[in-house]
Amino acid sequence: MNSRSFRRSALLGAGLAAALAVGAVAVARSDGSPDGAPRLTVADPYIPLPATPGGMGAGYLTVRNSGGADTLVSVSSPAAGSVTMHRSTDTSMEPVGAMDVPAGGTLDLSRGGAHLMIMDWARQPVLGDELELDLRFAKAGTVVVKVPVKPLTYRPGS
Ligand SMILES: [Cu+2]
Repeated sequence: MNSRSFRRSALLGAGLAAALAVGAVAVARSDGSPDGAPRLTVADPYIPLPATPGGMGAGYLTVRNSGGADTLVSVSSPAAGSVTMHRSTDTSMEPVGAMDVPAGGTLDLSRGGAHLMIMDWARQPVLGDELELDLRFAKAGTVVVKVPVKPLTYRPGS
């Protein structure tokens, strides 16, 4: 990496509004201005233990937005080499490049619907792990969420 690109990425990193929360909820910073800045919280994140040890996993969570519209543009994790956004169709699923977070609404990633696909684990996940997911939003910046690994059949609220 040359010094020019390093400077650019360092500036980018400094500009990202990152919030770190240990537990179930992360809050994205917002200036609360009336210009429609998104105000995001992440609820009920979990990763079911992969059916095949160390195999492909899924990630589920709900993004709640009490502000203006935003877009989830990418997700990554230090715990895995690949995190992609998928939507489910009637018969299958397909990757998507971005997901809308409506103004005053929610983006719901849940079983049978939109979800995250996680591959290339740094190490095989086990029950009780808390794995970091870094959610990158177009406006709100990066939201860092600690996501518990739950039993394969877990559902939020159970
Ligand atoms: Cu998928």
